Amino acid sequence: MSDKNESYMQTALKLAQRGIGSVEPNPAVGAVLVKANQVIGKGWHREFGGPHAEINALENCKTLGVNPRGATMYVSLEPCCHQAKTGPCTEAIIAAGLVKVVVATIDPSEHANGKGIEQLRNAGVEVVVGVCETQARLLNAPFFKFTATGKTWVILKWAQSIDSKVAYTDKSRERRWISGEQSRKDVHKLRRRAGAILVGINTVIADDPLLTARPVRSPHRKSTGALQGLTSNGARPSKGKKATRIVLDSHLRIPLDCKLLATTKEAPVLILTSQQTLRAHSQIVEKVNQKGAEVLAYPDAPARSNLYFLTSELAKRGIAQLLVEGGPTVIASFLKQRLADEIVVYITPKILGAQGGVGINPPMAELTEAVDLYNVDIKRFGDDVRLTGLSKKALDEISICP
Ligand code: AOF
Ligand code: ZN
Repeated sequence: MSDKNESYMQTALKLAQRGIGSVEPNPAVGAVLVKANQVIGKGWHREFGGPHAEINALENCKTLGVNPRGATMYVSLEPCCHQAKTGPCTEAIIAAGLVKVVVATIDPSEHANGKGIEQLRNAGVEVVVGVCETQARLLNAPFFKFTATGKTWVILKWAQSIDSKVAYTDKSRERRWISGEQSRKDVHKLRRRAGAILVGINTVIADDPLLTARPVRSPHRKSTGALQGLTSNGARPSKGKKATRIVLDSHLRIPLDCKLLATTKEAPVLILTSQQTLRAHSQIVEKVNQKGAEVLAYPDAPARSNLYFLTSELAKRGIAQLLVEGGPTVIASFLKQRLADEIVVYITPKILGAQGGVGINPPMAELTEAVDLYNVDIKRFGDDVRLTGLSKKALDEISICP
């Protein structure tokens, strides 16, 4: 029986994965309905603000013309019992006459946290909790961290050649990127997960990036009003509204004609600078503000670093995932200050040698402690290799032992 439980839950987890990049900052959830050893319905939470996995599985079952009464549901997260953008899943489960619900893990949100399970049990539904729990928590690690600790999940991403260079010295034409097209497409998927995307000022000066997820996906629902609000766990949606683009710029060197400042109507831009610079360069601040960007200043004598100041500010603003895209010094600073949760590295089969510009190794050499990665995944994108992993700190935050 437990093997079967696990196998159906694996299907639910696979379905859940399909929502990654569209549901954030909600969790990605999958559900499978089983009756007499037959799968009679499958569903997943497809997009932020849309129906939950359980509702979609019940709908799927109906479409197939099967009555779910007496069935078991395998769901990768505790069913909700609150009325938010969609109705309580528990009520739909009870009304459909399901006899058993197998849950991978509890939803730690205040509105859930066991309440959904209790409601099902009170209605006479048998509930089993904890099947494939670690996997379910890893799948939605940013959601679990943000919900349990109120802190933003930090992803560090970079692309490097075999000799650890992140760019060509001469970036003309086809040398703008070192990684291949498939890797770059994958980065846009990563951007869709994030509530904020960050670079250092040197990257803005060198590359003039736009930092938006492309191609832009339009929301499927007619009403986008709900997308502007907060989700039930207080986090800001990443779909329907664009991720905030952040520049670390202590001396306000941002070129006023850069693409970021030209597109503040498309997605917010936030520039992090020092109080000292703010006072000394009020005219630049004014010009930047006129272009629609926000300037945020960290304290002159901060108790902790400016990156701590920034990440706690982002958490206060309900941003559940921050994607740091470079350059090397910025990435190393996040690592040095133990702020990294997830690392995503694209390794491209090139040795740039003297044609390589800045490398990731010099700033990394300043790290006093080695960083081990866990839950490692390796995937090919064309000829590039993507290596991802989580830091020990990230595992601690979501209560998982390595
Ligand atoms: C479920 N099934 O598939 C998901 C759940 O704003 P709403 O109505 O979409 O509710 C979002 C909250 O519901 C989210 O913060 C999380 O606690 C839970 N997510 N619950 O029963 C699902 N995605
Ligand atoms: Zn629900």
